[in-house]
Amino acid sequence: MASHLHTQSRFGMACLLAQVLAHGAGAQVSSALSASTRWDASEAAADAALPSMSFSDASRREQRAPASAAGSIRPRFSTDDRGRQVVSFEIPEGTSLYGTGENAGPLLRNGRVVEAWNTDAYGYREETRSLYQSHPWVLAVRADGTAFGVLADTTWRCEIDLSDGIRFAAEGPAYPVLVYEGATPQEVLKKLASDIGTIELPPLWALGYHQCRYSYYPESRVREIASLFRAKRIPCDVIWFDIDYMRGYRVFTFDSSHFPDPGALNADLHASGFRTIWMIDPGVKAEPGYSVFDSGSAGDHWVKRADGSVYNGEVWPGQCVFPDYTRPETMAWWAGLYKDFMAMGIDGVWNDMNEPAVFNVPSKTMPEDNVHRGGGLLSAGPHARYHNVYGMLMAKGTLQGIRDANPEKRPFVLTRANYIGGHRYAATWTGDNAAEWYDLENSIPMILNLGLSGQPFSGPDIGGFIGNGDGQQFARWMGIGSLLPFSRGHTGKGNRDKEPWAYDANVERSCRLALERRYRLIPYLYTLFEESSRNGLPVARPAFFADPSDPALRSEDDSFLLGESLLVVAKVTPLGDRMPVMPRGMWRPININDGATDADLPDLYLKGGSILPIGPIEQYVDERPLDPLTLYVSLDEGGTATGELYEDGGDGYGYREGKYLRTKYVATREGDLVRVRIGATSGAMPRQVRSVVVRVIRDDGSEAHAIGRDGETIVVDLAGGR
Ligand code: NBV
Repeated sequence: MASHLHTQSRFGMACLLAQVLAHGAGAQVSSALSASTRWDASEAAADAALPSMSFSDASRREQRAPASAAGSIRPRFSTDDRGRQVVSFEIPEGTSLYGTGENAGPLLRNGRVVEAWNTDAYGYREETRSLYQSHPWVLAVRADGTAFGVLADTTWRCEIDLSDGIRFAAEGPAYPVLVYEGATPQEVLKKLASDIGTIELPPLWALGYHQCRYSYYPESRVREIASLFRAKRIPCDVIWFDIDYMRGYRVFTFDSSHFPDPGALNADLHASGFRTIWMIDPGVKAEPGYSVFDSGSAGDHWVKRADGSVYNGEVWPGQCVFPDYTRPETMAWWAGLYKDFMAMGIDGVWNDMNEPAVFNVPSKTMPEDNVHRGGGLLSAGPHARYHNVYGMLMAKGTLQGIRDANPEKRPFVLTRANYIGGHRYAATWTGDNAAEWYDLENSIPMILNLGLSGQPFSGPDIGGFIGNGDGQQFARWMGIGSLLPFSRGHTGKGNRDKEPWAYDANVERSCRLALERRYRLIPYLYTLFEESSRNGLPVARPAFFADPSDPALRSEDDSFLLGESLLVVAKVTPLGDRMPVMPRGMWRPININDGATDADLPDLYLKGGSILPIGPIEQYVDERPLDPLTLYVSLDEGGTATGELYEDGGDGYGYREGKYLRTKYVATREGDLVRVRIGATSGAMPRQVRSVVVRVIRDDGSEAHAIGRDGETIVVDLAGGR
C-alpha cells in the first residue's frame, strides 16, 4: 500500500470547510474538528473505510482535516504477509508508551505485544495477549513530557506491537488511524475524549463500596450480608446478585425458591440504604416456551450462522441463542426486556460473558463467519468484524433499557467486555483475577491504563475472583481497591467467604478504616467523576501526570494519583514495602482517619497548593447531608492553596438544568494565619447551611484547625492548638 497518503475525496469538502473556518470566524468549529488528524492508506481506502464505532458521533471522523496539514507524527502504511493492513509509527528515544486498554502486567507498555480480541480470560497472566476488552489505542509520552496518541479505528482483531515503536496490524479491510498531539498527556486524553466521548455522570451511590460474590443466595443470605454491614458499621452501598438468582440461568427470570419475592427484597434493602445490581448475560436459553426465547425468535433477533440458520452455542443455561445487537430492532427489543425487570426495584445491571463467551469450543466464542445483519449505519458483516463490539453494543442496549424504565434516574451498567468508546455506556471491572499478590499489584496499572484509554470508571475484584488468598492480602487489596474508581469486593464459587469481616478482627478493622476513608473522600471523588464527565480525564491517574517530564515517574505503578492533588502510595507486597518514586515538589502526608493508622493501608499525600474537600463517615452515600465539610489544606511555598468541590442531587438530571454547586475554595497565608474563603462558585443549587472544618497541615505534619460556617472566611492560626 502507498505510504502516508492523505485523502481529499469523500470528506474533502468538510476538510476544506474546516480550513476556511480556521481562518475565519469559526474558531470553535475548527478546534473541534482538529482534535485529531486522520490518516488513511490511500484515497480508496478512506472512501471504503467502515464507519467508526469508537467515536461518539461517527460522522465527526469523516470531517477530519487532511493529514498534510498535520504535525510531526506520520504513520507508515503497509500490508503484511497475512494481508493485514499494518500502520506503524516511529517513536523518539525516551518515549514511554501506555494505553492499549485492559492489559495484565505493568503500566509502562514499551516492548509489549497484545491483541485486541475480546476474550473470556479466566485467570489471565502477564503473557495473556487478549483480555476482555479492546482498545486499539496507544498514548505516547516523549522524554520532554509532550505527548501524542494514536487510535487504530478498527473493530477487527488487531495486534498492537510496542516492541519497536508503535505498530498496529489488523485483520479485515483497511482502516483509518487518528493521531492526537498535545503539550501534555492530559491534553491528548482530552482531545481523545472530544472524539470518543466521556462517561455520563454516574449516580452518587455507584461511587460507594459494592459487595458481590458468585453468588449470594438464597435471599436470607443476602439479608444477612446486608445487616452485617450495618451492624458492624462497615460502609457499603450496593449488594450484587450473580447468576444463581436466575431460574436455571435463564436471563430475566428469578429462581422462585431462592428469591420468592425480589421486589420485596429490593424494597427492604433500599430501606436500609442499599442499592442492588443484578446480572444479565447475553446467552438466551434456546427453549421454546421460555418467554425471552419466544419473543426473540418471533422478532428474528438471533445471530445467524453463515448458512443463515440460527447460531446455537453453549453457556450457563445450556444451548443458547445470542441477540444480534447490530440490528436496531434487536436493540429496541433487548432494551424493552428491562422494563419489567427494573420494575422489581433493581438499581443497576451487570452484563457478563459478553465477549461473547461460549463454552466447549477452542475459540471460546462464536464462529467468526457467523452473520450479524446490522441496520442503520451498520452494514451486515461477519462476527470477525463485530466480535470486539459485541459487549459494547450489549451494554448500550442495556443502558437504553434501564433509562427507558427509569427516565428520572441515572443508569448504572457494569460490563465485562467492551471496546474503546464503550465507557459511554458502562463502567467495567477487570474480570477473573486471582487471589495472588501478582494480581493485587496489577490492579493498579490495569485501572490506570484503562483510564489512559478513555475508561475512567473501573476497578478489580477486591480479594481476587479465583482462590482464597489470606487476610493480610485481603486487607491490602481492600486498601487499594477502596481508592480505585469502581470499588467492589467479589469472589468465585467455592472460595472462602471474603466479606470485610470474614478473616479476623485485624482485617476487619483494616477494611473498616479503608472504607471509612473512601466514604470520607466521596465528595472529592464525585468532583473528579464530574470533571471526567466533561473532559475525559481519568479519576485515577498515573503518578507521571504530576510531572510528565520526570523520567523517574514513567514506570511508577505502585502509587497513583486521585485527581491532581491526592497521591496514593499502595502496599502491594506482603512485606518490605518499596519506597515509591515521589513526584517532585511538596507532598504532605495526610491522615483522614482521625489519626488512626494501619500498616496495610496505602499512605496518602496531599500536594502543596491543594485543598481537599471531604465529608463525614457515612454507612452509605446518602445517609446524611455533607455536614461538616472538612477542607484539608496543604499550602504551597507561596502560602496559597486552592481546591474544588462539585455537588448536586446525587441522582437524576437536575444538574443539567443548573441544579448543582461548584465551589472553589482558596487559602492564603499571612504570618501564622491561614484564611480560607470561597474564590468562585457556579451553579444554581443553594449552598447548604453547614459547618466547615479547616485543617491546615503544618510542615512538621501536625495539623492546625478551625471551625466555621460554609460561605464565611475561616481563619486558622498555625501557632495555636499545638
Ligand atoms: O457469573 C459468574 C461469574 C462472575 O461471578 C464473574 O465475575 C465473571 O467474570 N462469571 C464470570 C462466569 C463464570 C466464571 C467462572
